[in-house]
Amino acid sequence: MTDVVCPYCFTRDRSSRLLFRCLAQGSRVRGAAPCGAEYDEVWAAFANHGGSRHTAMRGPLFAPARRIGRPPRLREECPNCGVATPVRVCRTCHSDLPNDYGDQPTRIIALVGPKTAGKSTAMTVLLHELRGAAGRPFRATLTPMGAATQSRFKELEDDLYDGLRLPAPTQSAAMSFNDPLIFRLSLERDGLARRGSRATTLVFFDAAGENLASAEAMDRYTAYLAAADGIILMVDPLQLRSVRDSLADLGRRLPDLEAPPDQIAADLAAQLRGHRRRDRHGLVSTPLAVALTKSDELLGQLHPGSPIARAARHDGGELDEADRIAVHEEVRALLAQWDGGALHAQLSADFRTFSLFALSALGAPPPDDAPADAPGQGPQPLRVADPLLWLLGRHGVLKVRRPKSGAQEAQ
Ligand SMILES: Nc1nc2c(ncn2[C@@H]2O[C@H](COP(=O)(O)OP(=O)(O)OP(=O)(O)O)[C@@H](O)[C@H]2O)c(=O)[nH]1
Ligand SMILES: [Zn+2]
Ligand SMILES: [Zn+2]
Repeated sequence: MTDVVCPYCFTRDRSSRLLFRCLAQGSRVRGAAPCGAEYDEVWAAFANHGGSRHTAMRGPLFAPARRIGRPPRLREECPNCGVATPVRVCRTCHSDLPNDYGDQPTRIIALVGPKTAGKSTAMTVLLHELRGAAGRPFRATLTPMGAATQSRFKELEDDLYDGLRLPAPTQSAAMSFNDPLIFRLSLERDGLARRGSRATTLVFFDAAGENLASAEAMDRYTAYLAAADGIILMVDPLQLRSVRDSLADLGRRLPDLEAPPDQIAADLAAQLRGHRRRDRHGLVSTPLAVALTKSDELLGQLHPGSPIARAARHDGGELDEADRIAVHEEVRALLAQWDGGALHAQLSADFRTFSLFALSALGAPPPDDAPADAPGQGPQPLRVADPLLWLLGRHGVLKVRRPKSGAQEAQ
């Protein structure tokens, strides 16, 4: 049985229990009456705020025939008009799911962080890389699911890679929740490619969590956090006072100051605890990857040979756990110098499982004379996929090579 999570309302359900939506295109089979569009009150209340009544006129829903012990069909015939439909629908919010959504388990990965932390840029580069170099060692294929993801991802990718334009500031979460990016991640099994592969649906949101205008938007944001199988918290090192001071001396342009990272981590933990994502010791149970973004800005402050400055290698399609620990320890040591260890202390007090990362989506700062552009050579990322790969490894989606001995398991 496959469990899926609706990427719109985050309700978990058995894929065999998802509803189907008749295409209601006026055709029919064997003398049956054709179906017409009907007003979908549930969907209208959930998603059609301010939309016209016409947009909520949709094909009628029906439950699939029950077939005990057999996998659900990809298409079902509408019991009224007899025409087969592939469109599956969430029982709770009546949102249409991409075709094939129900065929593999869902993992929701939340990307969070304050304004200008680098979320949209890192997400675009991460997805691009996973479709290329970062996915190769794992023989991974990442495919956009559904027309909405396809067109949005293409736009993001074209802008950044062809147009060298950085993503525009993200709208508030209330808006961006309506369009999650949904991908199918398939991994070839060792030498058994033709016998099928393991697949997972990955759902990404790039949400600016602050400035939520309404209580409803806030509810949706925390529901999304609570549904997450893993969270990537992006921390901008340019928010840390001592990093700012040294870069200001070099004449670098700096972003406005936001809330300090330890405060953001504490707020995130409070929201997750509020949704019962806590163990019996009161620690948050959702695995948290904390990633310092824009690591290209830090290269001047690193010692030669720092693991942050070199790319990760995942020989043999296994995640290199020793490398992950080396990065964690390095970031921890840097933070101790920069914020007196406040972020690490807060994370230790709140989260059962977390790991520190450092990444650069662009590989270099945007040009001084064109701050809305990517560097001229295009994105040259460093370690941009590490946080996601670690989370996938924790969920057993990727294989992990443990260090032989000596190195201690970091948090
Ligand atoms: N040096 C450097 N700067 C970066 C990098 N990625 C992003 N930036 C800078 O950070 C700014 C914000 O990046 P975004 O990806 O838009 O950040 P965000 O977190 O999505 O911001 P919101 O959309 O406002 O929530 C960009 O305009 C760049 O100036 C990077 O890899 N290196
Ligand atoms: Zn739903
Ligand atoms: Zn029908």
